[in-house]
Order: sequence, then C-alpha cells, then structure tokens
Amino acid sequence: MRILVTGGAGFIGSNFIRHLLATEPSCRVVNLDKLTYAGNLENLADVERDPRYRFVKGSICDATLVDELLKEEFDALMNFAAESHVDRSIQDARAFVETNVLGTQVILEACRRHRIPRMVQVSTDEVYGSLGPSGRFTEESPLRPNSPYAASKAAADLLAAAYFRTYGLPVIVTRSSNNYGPHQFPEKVIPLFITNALVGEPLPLYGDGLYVRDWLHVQDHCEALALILKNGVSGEIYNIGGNCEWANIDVARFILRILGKPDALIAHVKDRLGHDRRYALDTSKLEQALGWSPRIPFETGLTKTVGWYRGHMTWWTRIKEGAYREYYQQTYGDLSHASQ
Ligand code: NAD
Ligand code: TDX
Repeated sequence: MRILVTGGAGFIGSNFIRHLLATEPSCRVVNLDKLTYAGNLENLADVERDPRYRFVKGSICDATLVDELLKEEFDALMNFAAESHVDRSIQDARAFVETNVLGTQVILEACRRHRIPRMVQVSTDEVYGSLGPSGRFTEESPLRPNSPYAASKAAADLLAAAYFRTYGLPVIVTRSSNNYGPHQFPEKVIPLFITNALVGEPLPLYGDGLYVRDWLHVQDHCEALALILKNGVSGEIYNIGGNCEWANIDVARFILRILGKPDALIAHVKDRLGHDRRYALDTSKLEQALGWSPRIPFETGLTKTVGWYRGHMTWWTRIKEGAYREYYQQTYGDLSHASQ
C-alpha cells in the first residue's frame, strides 16, 4: 500500500507514520509537510533511513506540488496537516483558514483529479462545539464550532462531505477527542504542564480549571485511523474518543503527583476567550462497525507520557528555548504573580 501522509512531521502524523511502518511491512509512505513551527523532523529520526519512507517539504496549499506528487499513484492520502492550536487561532486566524480550509480543498481536488481510492480527513471533536455537564456528541450532532480553529476544521469537514456527494470522492472524516502522548508540541496543555512541572515553573490553568476534555492516547488514535484507512466506509464520519473525561485541574494535579511536585505550582490565569466547557464523544459507531475501542487507560498513558518527556529533555528544551519562547511570553506573561 502506498500512502501519502500530509502533516506527518507533527505530533499525531509522526506517531501514525511510525505505527504504519511498524505494522504494515509492505507499505510505502511519503510525508508531505511544510515544517511550520509545529513540524519537526526529529519526530521521525528513527525512521528517516527506512527505505519505505520519504520526506517531501512543502505545503498542502501548493496545488502544483500536490498535483505533481499525486501522479505517483497512491492508494490513500491521510491528511493530518493543520494549524492545530486553539489559542493561536484566537490570536490570528489567517493561517488556520489558509491551511485547514484552502489546503484541504487543494488536497480534495487533487485526490479527485487523480482518482485516489481513499482519503482520510483527520478532524476533531471541536467541530461540534461545547457540551453542558451531560450528553455526548454523535456523528449526527450539528456542527457548532466556537474557536476560529474549530470553525476552520468544520469548514474542511463540510468540503470533504461536499466532495463525496458531488463527485463521489471516496473520503472519510474522522473526529477525534484530545490526544496526548510522545512528541506533542509543548504548547498543548499536557506537555505544557509536564515540561513546566519538570523545571519547577507554574502550570497556567485557565479560568476555574473545571473545563473537561476527553483524553485519548495517540497510539489508540493511530490504531483507529489504521483500521479506518483499511476498512472504513467512504462518505462516513467516525468519532474516535477515549471515553475518559477529566477536568483540567485534575490533570494538573495528577501530573504534579507523578512528578512529586506541589499543587502550589498550579497558577490560575485569565480564561481562554470563548472557552468550550466540555467535550465528550459517543464512539459506538466505530466500536460496532470496526471493533475498535481505546486500550490505554489514562493514568497509565499519562504516567508513561511524563516518563517520555522526562527522558527527552533535549527535544522539548530546544523547542521551548527557540521561537516558541516569544509566543509563550506573549501568551502567559510573567506567571510568578499568578494566583494559586
Ligand atoms: P501538530 O500541530 O502537531 O502538527 C501539524 C503538522 O502539520 C506539522 O508537522 C506542520 O508542520 C504541518 N503543517 C501545517 N501546515 C501545513 C501545510 N500548509 N502544509 C503541510 N503541512 C503543514 O498537530 P497534531 O496535534 O498532530 O494534529 C494533527 C491533526 O489532527 C490536525 O488536523 C488536527 O486538527 C487533528 N486533531 C488533533 C487533535 C489533538 O489533540 N492534537 C485532536 C483531534 C484532531
Ligand atoms: O495553558 C493552558 N491552560 C489551560 O488551562 C492551555 C494551553 C490549555 N488549557 C486548557 C484549555 C482546554 O480546556 O486545557 C484544555 C486543553 O487545551 P489544549 O491542549 O489547548 O487543547 P484543546 O483546546 O482542547 O484542543 C485540542 O484538542 C482538539 C487540540 O489542540 C486540537 O488540535 C484538537 O483538535
């Protein structure tokens, strides 16, 4: 099987490529990635010499490049490429519309022209918007995205549905809940809290800290995606969730406990604008159709993830001391005076 992975140098894409190479001996993978601030070839250092793997630097918005690549006759395209951080989309939404909407349309169009037999658009539960204390989103729930990031992902999902209905493009949309695990860029809450805790810096907790996310280990997500790639039905949407709801403050406390650090490191900071209160997914469709369910319990997965960050200080220190530093200071300011 020949697969074009877009955005494969990021967190989930790099985990997916590694998973594919480890489980599909006869696969061939090309990774097209623009290498934005979030893309990092170090994430794939262990496979870069694998003859089944090839990296191409470029943007999914570059229609000529994408068209040229698709002449290679792929069996499938998996689109992970995106601007993915909600807070950045609140600061400036432009790149989100460019990559997440226009870039996805470029890919859909190229897949149509080259008759690619399968495309998977990797999307998110955030397209459904926010939930109150009860209920879960099904694949039939209306799209009510709140952040510019979520709106751009919802637009891409709708374009995918339109390409299926209009042209019969064999595209599948997957909507996953919050992922965590190795190689996640330390702007996202779990690696941010782990890496801050490791060096004794405050953990910036938005608002009252009672916002709830449904956590899924990236390995479980990759296994679901691999199944969908093989056995999913074109035109369908599949929720992929961890069935594991945690309030942010409890995640912060758990990380501190694993590291033997005091709760006093938690710093309550100004809330995110338009902050979604709770996400939760009904994943019965995927469980019944393809027999998938998440396998990694959150406590186990989080403890291992803390271990990974502890063992990869060079990886994240380089990031945190590089261009990310300016973003961090602009976003959080001086945390030493934040309330605890
Ligand atoms: P990430 O930010 O870690 O990685 C994104 C990758 O896309 C980077 O390698 C980046 O260089 C690349 N990229 C960005 N713009 C590009 C462009 N124009 N052309 C080519 N490459 C480009 O993101 P992630 O967390 O790995 O998320 C991957 C996908 O999964 C995204 O589509 C995201 O919306 C979705 N998703 C993420 C989560 C999560 O919890 N992280 C949950 C659900 C869905
Ligand atoms: O500093 C922080 N403090 C804090 O309290 C940050 C960065 C986040 N938070 C809160 C906000 C959320 O309630 O933690 C929760 C998780 O935040 P993020 O890690 O930014 O994730 P989220 O906004 O939920 O979006 C993520 O899940 C869905 C990914 O970033 C998206 O790409 C994915 O689609």
